[in-house]
Amino acid sequence: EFPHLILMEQTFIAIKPDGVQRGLISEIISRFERKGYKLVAIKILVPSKDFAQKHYHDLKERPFFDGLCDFLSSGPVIAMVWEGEGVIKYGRKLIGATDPQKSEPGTIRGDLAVVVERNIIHGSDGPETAKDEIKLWFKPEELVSYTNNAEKWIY
Ligand code: 3AN
Repeated sequence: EFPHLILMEQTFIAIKPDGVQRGLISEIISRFERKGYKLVAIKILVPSKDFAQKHYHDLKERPFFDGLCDFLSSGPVIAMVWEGEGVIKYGRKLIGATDPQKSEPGTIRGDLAVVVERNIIHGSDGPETAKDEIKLWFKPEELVSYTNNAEKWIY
């Protein structure tokens, strides 16, 4: 019976400097939007290297950490919060595997990227990281809460 119980969640999604430079902002936003997810926060900024290191702190032991942080802080990034049922896990599915050589066609990385160092988009990998990343990138008042009339047809 509709509407069923909706378990809303939020995830942090960022279009990295390569995605912005290549003109893929609207393409990426449109994939989340058409799926039925809701944009509740968005901004454009150039993160500092220090901020990039905070964002990627889990990867600080990896050999590519320094290059990755230089890259993330090299130009404008689109930071977003998307909301909807299953958005953390399904958002990762829309994005595709970390290495674009292994991402399926039909995914964002599968369709639009070629190498792992330039994989155009970031998405939180679980509920804990989603919470931490949203908190790192946004102040609570930068998130909006609104009813989208299409939702009664989605849920
Ligand atoms: P994902 O972004 O799919 O969650 P993570 O968290 O393992 O993947 O990696 C974060 C970022 O680090 C990737 N988006 C990619 O830009 C970079 N990265 C991951 N693995 C490599 C690698 N082997 N060489 C260079 N960069 C990498």
